[in-house]
Amino acid sequence: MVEIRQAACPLNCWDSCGFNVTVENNRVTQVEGDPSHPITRGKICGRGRMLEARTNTKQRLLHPLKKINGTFEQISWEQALNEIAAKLIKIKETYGSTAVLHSHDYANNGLLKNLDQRFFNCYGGVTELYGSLCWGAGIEAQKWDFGDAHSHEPNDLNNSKNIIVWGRNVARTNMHFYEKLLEAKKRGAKLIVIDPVFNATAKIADDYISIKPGMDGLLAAGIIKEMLRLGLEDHAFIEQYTIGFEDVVQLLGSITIEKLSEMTEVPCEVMTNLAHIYADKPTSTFMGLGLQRYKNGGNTIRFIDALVAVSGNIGMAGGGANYANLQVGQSFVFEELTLPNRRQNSRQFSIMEQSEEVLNAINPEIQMIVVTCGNPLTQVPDTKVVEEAFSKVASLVVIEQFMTDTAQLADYVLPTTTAFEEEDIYYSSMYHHYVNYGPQLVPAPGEAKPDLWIWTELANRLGFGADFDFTRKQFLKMAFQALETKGLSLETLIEKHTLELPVKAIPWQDRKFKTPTGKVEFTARFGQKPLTLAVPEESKWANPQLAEKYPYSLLTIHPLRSNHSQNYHLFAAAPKVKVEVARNISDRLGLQKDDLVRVWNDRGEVKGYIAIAASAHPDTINIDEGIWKRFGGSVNNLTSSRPSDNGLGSTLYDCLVNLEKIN
Ligand SMILES: Nc1nc2c(c(=O)[nH]1)N[C@H]1C(S)=C(S)[C@@H](COP(=O)(O)OP(=O)(O)OC[C@H]3O[C@@H](n4cnc5c(=O)[nH]c(N)nc54)[C@H](O)[C@@H]3O)O[C@H]1N2
Ligand SMILES: Nc1nc2c(c(=O)[nH]1)N[C@H]1C(S)=C(S)[C@@H](COP(=O)(O)OP(=O)(O)OC[C@H]3O[C@@H](n4cnc5c(=O)[nH]c(N)nc54)[C@H](O)[C@@H]3O)O[C@H]1N2
Ligand code: SF4
Ligand SMILES: [Mo]
Repeated sequence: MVEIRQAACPLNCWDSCGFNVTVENNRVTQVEGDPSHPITRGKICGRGRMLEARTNTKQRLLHPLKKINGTFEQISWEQALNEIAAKLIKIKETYGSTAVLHSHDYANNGLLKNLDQRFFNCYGGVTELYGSLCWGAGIEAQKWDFGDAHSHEPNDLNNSKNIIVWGRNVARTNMHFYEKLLEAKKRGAKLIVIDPVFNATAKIADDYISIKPGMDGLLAAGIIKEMLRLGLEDHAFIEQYTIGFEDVVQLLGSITIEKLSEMTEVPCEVMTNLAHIYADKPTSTFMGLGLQRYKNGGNTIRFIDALVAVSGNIGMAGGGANYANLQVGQSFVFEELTLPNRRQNSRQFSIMEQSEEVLNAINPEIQMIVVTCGNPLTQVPDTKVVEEAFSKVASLVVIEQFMTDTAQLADYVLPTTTAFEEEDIYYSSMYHHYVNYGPQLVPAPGEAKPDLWIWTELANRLGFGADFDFTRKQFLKMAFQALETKGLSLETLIEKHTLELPVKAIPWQDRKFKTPTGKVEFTARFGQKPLTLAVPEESKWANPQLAEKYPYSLLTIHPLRSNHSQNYHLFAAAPKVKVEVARNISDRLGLQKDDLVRVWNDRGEVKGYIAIAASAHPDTINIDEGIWKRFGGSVNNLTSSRPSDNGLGSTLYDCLVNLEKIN
């Protein structure tokens, strides 16, 4: 029997697409877009389509595995669960529950994936991670400025006269926004892309501005400086709705526009031009996550926020400092799922520095790491240290669909289901504000089990089974409580497959900000750090000696055909590490396409094959992230685990390297 079923993409992505999945004889045979989805309208990307292969491939993990004398042996679920439960009991008795580290990321956007926290809270509270490799610096920055990170709803782009895409690789990472940009351009809106790489979005831009990586805060500073010189700022907005503007003016007085141009490597005229564009309202700004993965990343987002505010583009249709849309996730009641009040003990490690923290932990030392929805061996910075920490720990338990680099190190690998094998709801707090329903479409292969089943079985063995004695629908309903008071129900979502969440379409339209003063805050008066003219840690301005030794800026952006590390092993031809270098580097070193090179710094090295990115900013290199060891190894062998200025973000792109040709 052939059926086409509506479902949803589970991947950690801006777009959160609706799917039409073909199911034949209990097997997923094709994944396509759902034309009835109001935002994603039938179009999906290759990563979504490849979920068919992720589900059906012979590479799936099908049975629990235990490492015995260095090799994996298949064991029964009963044995795996009994042994892990016994260890959890022993660890709690001997060292306390925080001797367990829960290492996770957000590989699956399913709401019920948050039940891992319910498990660890009911167990007594473990060592959890804080911050985010992904967007942490920028989220904190927008909380300081506006009180929260809110974006305009996708269709508000129709109201923009000018659109600035600032460090977002839209054509590759956010395809439905790309479609919207094409529509906006047809309508006559002007599109400007600011990026060190001439990416596929730059190709459709009216203007492309190339910038030295990590210098965007200074570019925003230069544009504000020009606005003030030309009298283009929005006096009324600044007066009524912001606080601390005089601090910004004073800071800008301490540097010349020529110096800003020298540091950003952006000509002064470009700053003047952008000042006019920001004043020609409404101008919308769409920040990506790339530009905040630097030591000065929080400050960068704050300066861009300040520019959007000073030009009066906040709270108006067609404007906005669009970065993330936390309103979307805030629609659900997480406490009902995660039960934070059941935690008796707690400890937090930075997600960036989790490995250093594991190695240095005392009182208690880490006895067990449980990995869910993450592949830290490829995705967490400074791979050498990650490998050391994850190898040293007494017990490593990895819940996975595939034998990843992280799973390879595990003592127990527990096989888990893919999205089409379990029911959940999916949303993303990045772009649109619709939540999608994903039913279970097919049975799980082998002995693969949902994460929730694993938590439930362990909870039964640890004496808090009652906390997991709910169906998936009952859990979903718990998170839906706040929505039900607004007349939105889980039943309607299930019936319609997608539901518009009640969020503000144009944030801050009432000019009531969620900051302590209720205004946009440029100040450092409420515990924030002051705005500064900060530069990346690994740059000639901050560290000339390092820049001499390692002259090139390394970006490690998101791959086209994989969500992070999830798809490389499914490609028809084995992937190769591609080292994309700016033209001045290939010229200087006499490099040709496909030359084998070594890229290195004090943290490690990666080998790969040259591609020439003719229009990339001088001295810039990119190697896409996510590559497994067996295909050449993670770029995170090169990156630093240093946190961003505000402590909550990563500095993955704040990375200097050298490069040489090898044979
Ligand atoms: N195909 C694909 N799509 C994805 C993902 C994926 O893995 N693959 N991952 C998803 C996830 S989890 C995320 S977080 C998003 C990320 O989505 P994006 O924010 O679009 O992705 P990034 O790869 O972080 O980089 C975006 C852009 O920032 C630029 N950039 C880097 N440094 C700077 C800088 O200093 N200044 C400026 N102006 N630009 C800079 C890069 O050149 C790149 O063009 O994508 C999501 N979508
Ligand atoms: N150098 C560099 N490093 C980066 C980035 C970068 O741009 N450059 N980007 C960063 C960003 S933005 C992000 S979001 C992170 C992403 O980091 P991760 O979330 O760790 O990366 P993924 O490869 O998406 O997923 C990790 C694993 O989760 C598994 N998985 C998928 N679904 C499930 C599930 O339902 N249950 C369980 N138990 N496991 C599941 C997958 O099989 C996969 O192996 O990486 C960060 N790391
Ligand atoms: S990965 Fe993103 S763009 Fe691709 S299908 Fe999934 S949600 Fe849509
Ligand atoms: Mo991310």
